[in-house]
Amino acid sequence: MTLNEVTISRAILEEQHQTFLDYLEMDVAVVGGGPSGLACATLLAEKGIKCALIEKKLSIGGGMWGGGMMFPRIVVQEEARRLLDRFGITYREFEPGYYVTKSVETVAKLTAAACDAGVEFFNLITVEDVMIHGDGRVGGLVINWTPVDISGLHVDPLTVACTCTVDATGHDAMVARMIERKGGSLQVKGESFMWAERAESQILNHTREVFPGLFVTGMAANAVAGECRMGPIFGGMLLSGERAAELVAERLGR
Ligand code: 48F
Repeated sequence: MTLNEVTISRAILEEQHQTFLDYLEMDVAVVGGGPSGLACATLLAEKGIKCALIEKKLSIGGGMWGGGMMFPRIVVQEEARRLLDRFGITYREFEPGYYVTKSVETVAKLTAAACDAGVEFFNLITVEDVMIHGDGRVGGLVINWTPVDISGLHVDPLTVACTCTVDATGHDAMVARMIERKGGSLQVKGESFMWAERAESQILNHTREVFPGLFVTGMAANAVAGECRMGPIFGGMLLSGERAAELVAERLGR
């Protein structure tokens, strides 16, 4: 067989072009590919919900790669151990109730689960705004290539429509902040100081629909609520992603 470079180019362009067209309208857009976004998107897609994960960086995984201070290990507490098992992530019990995982394995297994569930990934794309029409709901996202965003080139974005949006953008709660900045009735209080026990125990209360059509999960949920941060313990992120998926599925009647 002789390889043809143009065929390779055509394969990439046609495949992704078709996928992009197909996802101009979808059930759920999850913004951010950290632990909460990955868990949420996977559990939604497993229900047959058409779900895309939009990630501004080249790689999926968010804050997991670096573990704690670049030691690539993550701690998960007892309450979330069942999710490690569910996603096939191996762990070691350090002390009763504290489970240590390898961050690279955790990213890989969560990402693989998302792929298997049918989540469509759009990486290197930054969400820069939301679309809101007369019904007052977030009905879509305004997106552009991350390199365009970084370079400050004057290139107009495109828009995708989604019935529900999940802000899983971490500490900055970027989607919620966009709505706040433009005068939507939503206040992002910003994350509070480090207090792992409080932050982890409250995160499920903060995982909710904060604006019509917009749900928050993971650190974004705590940031909107002015709740504490927790550092490199990740159980709350997975549990929050799971809760967000339940709430969104309920909203979609699925
Ligand atoms: O920060 P991140 O991992 O969010 P998370 O799921 O988990 C937080 C933990 O990693 C850790 C912690 C608790 O253990 O404190 O920090 O809440 O992942 C957020 C992802 O969102 C992407 C960003 O690149 C990252 O991968 N992101 C942020 N803004 C945008 C975005 C945007 N405007 N468009 C697309 N992706």
